[in-house]
Amino acid sequence: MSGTVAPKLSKDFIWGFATASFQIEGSTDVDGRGKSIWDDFSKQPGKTMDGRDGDVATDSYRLWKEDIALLAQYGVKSYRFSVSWSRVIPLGGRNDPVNPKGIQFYSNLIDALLENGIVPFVTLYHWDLPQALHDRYGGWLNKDEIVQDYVRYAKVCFESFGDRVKHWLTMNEPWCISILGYGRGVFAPGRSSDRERSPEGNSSTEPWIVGHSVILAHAYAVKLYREEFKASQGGQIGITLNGDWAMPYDDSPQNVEAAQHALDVAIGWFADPIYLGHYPDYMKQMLRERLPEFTPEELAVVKGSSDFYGMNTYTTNLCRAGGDDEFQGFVEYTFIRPDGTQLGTQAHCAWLQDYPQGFRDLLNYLWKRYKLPIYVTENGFAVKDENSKPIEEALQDNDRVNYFKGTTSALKAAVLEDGVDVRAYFPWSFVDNFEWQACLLYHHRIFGVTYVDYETQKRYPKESAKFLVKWFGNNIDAAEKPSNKAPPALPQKVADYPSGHFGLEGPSIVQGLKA
Ligand code: PNW
Repeated sequence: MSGTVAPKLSKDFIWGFATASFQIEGSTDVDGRGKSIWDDFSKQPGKTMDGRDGDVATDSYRLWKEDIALLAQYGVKSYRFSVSWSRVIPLGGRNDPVNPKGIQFYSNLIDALLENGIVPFVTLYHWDLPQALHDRYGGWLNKDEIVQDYVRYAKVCFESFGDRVKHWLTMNEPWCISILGYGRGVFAPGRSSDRERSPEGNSSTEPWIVGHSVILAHAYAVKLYREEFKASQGGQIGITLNGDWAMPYDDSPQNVEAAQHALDVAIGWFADPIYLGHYPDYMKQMLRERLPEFTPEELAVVKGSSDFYGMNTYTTNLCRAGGDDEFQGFVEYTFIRPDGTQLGTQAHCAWLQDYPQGFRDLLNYLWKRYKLPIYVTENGFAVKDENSKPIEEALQDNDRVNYFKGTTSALKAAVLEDGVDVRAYFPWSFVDNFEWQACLLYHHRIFGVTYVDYETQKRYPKESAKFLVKWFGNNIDAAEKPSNKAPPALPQKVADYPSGHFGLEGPSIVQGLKA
């Protein structure tokens, strides 16, 4: 070996795993939690493929200590989780009572993370709107009400947790909230113009109204944080947007333009107002009077309302002008190149193929356009048919390992070769969990780096978890403190795990990890 030291990510680089409240917590009717819009939606026949709901999920409301122990074994620096609004304020509204047990749950979780040296990275809203607000005034459709109620909810969280939480995400993926919830009608509350899908809804107007409300609720919560909390608490706050790289199908001018249109609708719809102070021209042209306008006072609050760029990304689409899908900006997506080859490895979800160069290109695009540090808050892969595989096979998640090999090296190249300021990376997800309807068919074991046996709730690290633990162990500069500590060894085979219910009796799986 030569004496040169391979460059690494900075010692301050944050990495960890991500989850969301409704996807992991379960215990939906305990300790005073109010219903969220996902509670009943996921129980309606036909909404989720095999009728699973969030009643148990990964039981993390009860098993949170074991979850933290596993995160500590993985050696993560941070954990991204979301707070359930209806646990904290069961009816959701600004004059509704706060639930002390809800506060206590997240407070304990945050304390335990910090005791384990894990930085809490907290999402305030990951789609689980209190049902009472939807019933009371239409939830996100009612800007004047929802903005005030969301800001009060955020305030309760800043007051209760902000002494310890220094990384806040206001909203997860507003495009999904708006389009999937109020346009396509496949996510709660399931509204759509398609009367076979939903008795109510207007797909041509509601998604744009909802998106506008989400931007304003985010922006007013950030204003509050900056004015009343930032000086004393010293945290950062921003939004996280979904968005996949858009590559022209070929170099014809209309397809080059189509790729930009795809980015304008998927990302620019939210990022342009928040970082640049206006909706994209293409959105204005496409929607005309259907796109709500900001008042000058609102715009002043919206522009500059995120301290960083929060990026959730999964894939790359080849883009061709045309088609009738307004939600994609009248752009057709494909994974098949003009020469007939596939872009990458197909995931279980139709919308996902593995293409690491697209990840690097997207990082470069966002850095040049919005000029703020980037936190990658989600990135992951659903292995084909993983759900029906026996555990031994599911743990050998080679396609997911390859996916993360690709994105981690693209990440490193973007930072060290291209000079993009990326500060965090959170693979989705820490554990197999309740997976909405993202594949337009419900699957309950799909994105996790940790296998969950739903009978016993035992957790088993997959190969991808081991790969990521090792990769970040090797590719982040060691901080002064926990010097050169080798990442913990992980068991090699299912048989190596101790028996007994994970964490509740007998030796825990976490002890097994120490073996
Ligand atoms: C994200 N799409 O959702 C969410 O933030 C997670 O809660 C979810 O589990 C994860 O990705 C995997 O699906 C998405 O249709 C849902 O392109 C749908 C899409 C993308 C992301």
